[in-house]
Amino acid sequence: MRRPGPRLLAGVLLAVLLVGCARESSEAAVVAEPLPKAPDGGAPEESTGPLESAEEKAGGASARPDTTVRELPEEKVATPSPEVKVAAPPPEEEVAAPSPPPQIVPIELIPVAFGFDDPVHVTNAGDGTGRLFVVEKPGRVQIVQFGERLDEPFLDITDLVTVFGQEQGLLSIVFHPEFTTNGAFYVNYTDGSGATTIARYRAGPGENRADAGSGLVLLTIDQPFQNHNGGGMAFGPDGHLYVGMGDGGSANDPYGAGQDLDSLLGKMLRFDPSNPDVLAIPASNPFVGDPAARDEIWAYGLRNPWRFTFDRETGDLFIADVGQNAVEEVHFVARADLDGPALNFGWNVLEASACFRELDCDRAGMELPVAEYGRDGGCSITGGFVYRGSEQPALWGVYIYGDWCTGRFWGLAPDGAGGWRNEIVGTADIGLSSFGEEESGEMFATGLFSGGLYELVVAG
Ligand SMILES: [Ca+2]
Ligand SMILES: [Ca+2]
Repeated sequence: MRRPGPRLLAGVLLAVLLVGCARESSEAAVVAEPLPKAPDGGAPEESTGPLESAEEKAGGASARPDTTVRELPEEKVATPSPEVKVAAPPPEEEVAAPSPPPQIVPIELIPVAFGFDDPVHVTNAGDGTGRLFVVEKPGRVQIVQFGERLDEPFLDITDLVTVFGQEQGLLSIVFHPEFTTNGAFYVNYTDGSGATTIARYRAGPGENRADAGSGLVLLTIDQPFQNHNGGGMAFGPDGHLYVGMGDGGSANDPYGAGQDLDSLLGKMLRFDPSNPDVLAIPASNPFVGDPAARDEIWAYGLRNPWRFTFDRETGDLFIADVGQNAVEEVHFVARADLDGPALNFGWNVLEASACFRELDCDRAGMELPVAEYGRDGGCSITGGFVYRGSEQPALWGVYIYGDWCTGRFWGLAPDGAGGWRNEIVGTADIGLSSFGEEESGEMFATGLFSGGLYELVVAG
């Protein structure tokens, strides 16, 4: 929550030389060995969503989170800091020195504010005010500024929001890139019929109370079941608005929505909100001109993307997709691939890298996750952010995410050898519902059970 300081790390990183790269590459075990076949999902209305109740979570031995930290094989944990030595002063003309891969260090949570009512999301407005906006599932958005929660909500649309199901409610807020001039922001909630609803609201510059009467519903997508509503929204480096949609719920994707290109469920959608009052379809969307597939679709094969993020430094995309019975996963999309052909993230042919229900399946044309974990790690992934702040230089460049059920956190980062390193970095029993960034890039998390907002820092 402090003001940005000098960014030390880039200089430090340039001044070190890595030794022993060959040894490091052998530590890059991320996407694990082939996983066991998913249990036959015969149970109806299974729910592994991120907002389910403790009772639901505990039901069923196969879904019970393991609360003990698993001892990983030595080469997967306890990554020794790579030996470094300080290089001679860099030459005057900087010749593209390869930047060393980020290290992954333990983190801890520092409480910032409490008393939130089922907080499920936190973000900033990018307007220079330093405000954090905490989304409460029943339908309110609260402001935290200078470490203090304000008395009055920024927005209260509880009368429009349905929360019959554990995964229903007001699920996220995102501010238009030109919020400072057009005052526009978007909310994603389940309406009176349970349908996913995206509405545009407005707020005056710096005002702590949005215009509650300004709501304009831009998109409604029917939901066949109460769970798996997705609910995430983020602006990409292309200026487009990406919207994550779950497969519509129940269990096992009964309607095959993930692979159905005529459905908006189980997808990542992409819109052009140049005019903030319209969710226009970019001409660059992969299925524009294809009458057999919906033009809104940017990518498909998702089960319930519970949070995704664009790395503010690189524009790369990380998507955390909640698994069915066996595996939680993280997908990575490089910035350069955002305008390529539609990506297929696999569901419900694949659950993470494993065939789902079939002994064998055709993975051709499907994206495999860059990290995944089974029930020994948790039961419902909560996607995070790539740390790009200045207060915690040791976290620079690390994608930090966690698990709703176990409260375990991981750090994921390139290993410098074309692969990924994925390591446990902490645990917190808060009901980890979401991560968020403030304007300066410092990283936060919300706890559904604790009603708290926390800042992530290097453990110390
Ligand atoms: Ca089309
Ligand atoms: Ca997948």
